[in-house]
Amino acid sequence: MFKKVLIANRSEIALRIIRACKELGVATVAVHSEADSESLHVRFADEAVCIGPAASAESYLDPRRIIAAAEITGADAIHPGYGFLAENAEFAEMCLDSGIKFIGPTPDMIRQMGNKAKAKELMINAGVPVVPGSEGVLSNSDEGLKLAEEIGYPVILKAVSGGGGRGMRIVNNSEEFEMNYQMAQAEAQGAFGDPDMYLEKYILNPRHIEIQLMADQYGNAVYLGERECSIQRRHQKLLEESPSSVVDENLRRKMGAVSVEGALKIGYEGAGTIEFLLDSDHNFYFMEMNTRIQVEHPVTEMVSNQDLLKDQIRVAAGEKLGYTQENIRLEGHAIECRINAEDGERNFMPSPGEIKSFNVPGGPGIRVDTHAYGHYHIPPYYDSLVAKLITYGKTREEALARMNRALDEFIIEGIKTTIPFHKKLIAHPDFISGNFDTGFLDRVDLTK
Ligand code: MV4
Repeated sequence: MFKKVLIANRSEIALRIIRACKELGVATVAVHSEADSESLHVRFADEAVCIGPAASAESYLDPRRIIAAAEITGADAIHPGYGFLAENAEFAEMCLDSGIKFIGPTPDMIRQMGNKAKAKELMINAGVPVVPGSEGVLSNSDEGLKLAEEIGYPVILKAVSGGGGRGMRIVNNSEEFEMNYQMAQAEAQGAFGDPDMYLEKYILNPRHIEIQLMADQYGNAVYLGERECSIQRRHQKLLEESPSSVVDENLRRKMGAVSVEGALKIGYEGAGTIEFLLDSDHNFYFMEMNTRIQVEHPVTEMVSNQDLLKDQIRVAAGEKLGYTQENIRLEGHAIECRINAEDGERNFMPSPGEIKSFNVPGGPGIRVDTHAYGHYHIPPYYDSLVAKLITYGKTREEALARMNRALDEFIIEGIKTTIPFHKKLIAHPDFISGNFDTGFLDRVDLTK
């Protein structure tokens, strides 16, 4: 096992990693910007290093500062959390070159999955179903147009270096193909410095279902069920749950089995997630693979009774997984609401500032992952997640009832949060009945 892990992140996920390390008997090093001196991850880690000013580019996103902090403190591993450097292949490479274990898959794996056309090719070869479309990158718009005519409209153009909804364009007919292709390319070049595009059949109103994987370095891998992530706004997830009300045991076994086979075929190691689109006929298609621990991992922890962070750290240290698929029993239902410092009534405008009072809900079936506390100042420089409120129940109904009362108990004064939004969301008849897809929040107006 590692002796000392440096956490290259902030906020609730930094705390979550520290908690896992403490339970494993591993020492921890926090890094923080000048804006985060009062953050809880600094307090709870065994050591802390200030790595620079508030701007992420000069602190949490600067590989050299992070590696230097690890070398100075003698950390033998770095956990990147999510966001920041978590899926940066160059950073993972720098860790490797410095003799520090990057807690995640190899730099090559991260690089390949970062190229969405390459990722798709790998998955096709590993027997994972994908959306019909181009075989890799389009050479030019004519090739795309020809393929679109064959597949049939609508189609979607995606940036090879995109992901998470950036650099995409839906094309409804041949007349608008050329213009959309040019605009998508220009956008991709500007955002990612890479104009390469690929094309897919556009699936109308899909669900976003993802499979959680855990793999060790010895060819053992398991899936830990799915997460339903269709409740999102502008590609920002707001609520996740497990299981999904549209995934039955048969579909779960199928999606899980192809995901595990896919991961084993490509030699994946660590925690990973395969994102699928699920159409209205329950066909599923590979979309992207995330090579990090994700924000919404707690709902999987609740229903699988596994500690994903500890497992991720253990397998990174070279331990065997220690359990098989047969040992995994998925039980009950978990829901996570992302409590952001945003004004749900004002277009989710950021609302940083001092939290005047903070009361965390409790009682049966409640978990709160947060770095916030009374009189904590939410800095304006980073993402707006204040807390993850996770509820667990024997059934979805019980988890929802607990979420409803937990949202009432959660008092955050001084800033605007998404708590009022979530109260309305979980009261919506279509949410309650499970009748929703990725277009749900575009169609309903919950601000009323
Ligand atoms: C799609 C799609 C429909 N058809 N691809 C959005 C995020 C990026 N990872 C891919 N995305 C989509 N790809 C095909 N072929 C619809 C989306 C999509 C979406 C996917 C997941 C969650 C929310 C979404 C919202 C709008 C569009």
